[in-house]
Amino acid sequence: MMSLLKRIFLSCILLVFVTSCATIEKDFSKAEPKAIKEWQDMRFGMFIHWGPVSLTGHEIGWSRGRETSIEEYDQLYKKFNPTEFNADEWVKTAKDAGMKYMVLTTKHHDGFCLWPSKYTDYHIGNTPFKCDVVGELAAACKQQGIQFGTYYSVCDWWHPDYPLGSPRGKSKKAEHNMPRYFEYLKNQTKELIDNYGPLGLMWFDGEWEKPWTREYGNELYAFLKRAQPTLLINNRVSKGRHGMAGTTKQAHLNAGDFDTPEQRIGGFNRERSWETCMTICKQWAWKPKDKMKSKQECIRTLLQTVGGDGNLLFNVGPMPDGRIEPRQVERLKEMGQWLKQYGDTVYGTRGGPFKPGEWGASTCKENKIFLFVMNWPKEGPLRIPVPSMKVTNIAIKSGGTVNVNRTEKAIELDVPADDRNSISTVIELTTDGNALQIKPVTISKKDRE
Ligand code: H79
Repeated sequence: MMSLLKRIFLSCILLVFVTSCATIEKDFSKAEPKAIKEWQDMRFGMFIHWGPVSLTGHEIGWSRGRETSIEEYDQLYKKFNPTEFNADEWVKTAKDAGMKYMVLTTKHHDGFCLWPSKYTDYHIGNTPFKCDVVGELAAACKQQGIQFGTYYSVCDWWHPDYPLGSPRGKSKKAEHNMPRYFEYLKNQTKELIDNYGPLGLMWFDGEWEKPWTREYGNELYAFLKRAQPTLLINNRVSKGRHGMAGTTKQAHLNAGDFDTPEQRIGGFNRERSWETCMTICKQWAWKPKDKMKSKQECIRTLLQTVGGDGNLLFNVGPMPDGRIEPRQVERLKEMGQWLKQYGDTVYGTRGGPFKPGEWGASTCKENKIFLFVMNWPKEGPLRIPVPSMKVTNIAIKSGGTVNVNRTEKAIELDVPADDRNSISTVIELTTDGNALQIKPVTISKKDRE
């Protein structure tokens, strides 16, 4: 029989083990709930991809060593002189679009730094322009009440210590030193927090390359959270990201506060926070005459994203002269005008309870459900399943009339053709409780027919 002392001893060991596991887990997979909520409430942010590459009109993420030779690419910064750059204007453009936060490529895969980092000479301070772009934007954001965050690529094709040199590892460096590169990366990211923080979030990328490991990622996550506990960090800091869908494999092993679908809208998910990143045109970096999304597509993208309980980080690539293209500014303004009218159906809401689909999407907040009807059934009304909570009132927010017919299983909604809005018809349901408690449901084709 085990002596009492022995039992106490063993229990103590077990307790120490369990709590230390919990601490490790906490170190790399927990965001401050308040920070997550504030970020989710914002729902809409601006992504900015910019650097000397804009001089070529090619893509920032994969033109070094492809469209442009490595030698030529690495000299571009000597000609980078965006004299029309105006941080206040960029931030105002974001604000007028109804965006609440901003994420700038401080360093992309090409290794060029948009701030005068003391750990390298390959930075904006050594261009003819000289101005600290990160610093100016961070300050302008603070002044105009926009949250500022940084994109930072963990792969760095320029840095001599990083093993690979171009897309798909086509060029490799003979002499490399990944542990030393990791120190460089930690120094730089800490520098970003120290110089420009507190930051809203840090958005990592390039983690799929071989040299980057889960150990590096989880260590970096813990290191940065110690530097700024309120910081949010995306799932690309570690190795759990599932391709362009951006969900997280083995989230208990891979650090990250939110998922990152790229160039697509994420699936409905209230369990893990997520943010779709998408370009307003085709390219991340500026391309002359790039094909731009229509006003309808832009706004519907936002609504389908928010309806799935995600954020939208919508990207612009400013021109080599420092301006955001005027037609893009106009398009963003149109989004802002829509949001001025309907902002209460987007900000501070959660996705659901009617999951997004062909028909449209929905959001909810307190005792309201907002339906965004984008495609009406070919014939007859839109049928939504009766929710598990009493609906006490139904009103149309986008003007005109809505005809309601309640059956045992469905609420049938119809809006006369002239009153249907080409972007989205917005209908408000009032419930007699918190609509977030309603179990999310799919509006099936069957319901619609
Ligand atoms: O910054 C923007 C792009 O420049 C950058 N990510 C966004 C936010 C980006 N760099 N490369 N790519 C996007 C495309 C890379 C795709 C792939 Fe893969 C890398 C295909 C295979 C490896 C993604 C990661 C899909 C599987 C793993």
